[in-house]
Amino acid sequence: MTEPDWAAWKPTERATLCFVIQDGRMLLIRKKLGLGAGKVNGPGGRIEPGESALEAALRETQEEIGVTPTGVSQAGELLFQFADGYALHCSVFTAEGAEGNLVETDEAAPFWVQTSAIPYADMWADDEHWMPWMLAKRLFRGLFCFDGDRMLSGRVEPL
Ligand code: 6U4
Repeated sequence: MTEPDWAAWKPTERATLCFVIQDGRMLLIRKKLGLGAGKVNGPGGRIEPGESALEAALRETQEEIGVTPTGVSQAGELLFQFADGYALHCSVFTAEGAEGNLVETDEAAPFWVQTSAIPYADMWADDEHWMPWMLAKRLFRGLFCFDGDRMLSGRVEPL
């Protein structure tokens, strides 16, 4: 698979990820369904027609783990080109807190980790490349090529 021309790249679908980061800890999920089932990630999912990325991030977090993120801001964006042709754009948000009761659902099991002990081995391979940017509050763009869940190439640049 050759690298796409990222300047001309168009996604098949758009999705979101939302990371609540509070008191040196981050709220993660073990995802049970969909793309990346079994992996650790942030809550998130596809943007529905008529929805903004922020609205989708809030809705998906509510649906997956029962809480509403507060103090949300943009952290960066991720462009994923898969070898089978699927192309996914992902808007990444951070939140300063969350309101409501944390629950496990059919979609996800939530848990807190120290930001110094993020379980990268259980996550998508790209995450260790851009999460340090997110934690440092440096707006980023990540460009990654995958074959299934194997990362073929990738880079992170300032947004
Ligand atoms: P809905 O709309 O509920 O079906 P969901 O099933 O959660 O959404 P899905 O399966 O389309 O979403 O997967 C999209 C999610 O997967 C997004 O939240 C981003 C995440 N994702 C996909 N590839 C990723 C990757 N390489 N690294 C990463 N997250 C990735 O950190």
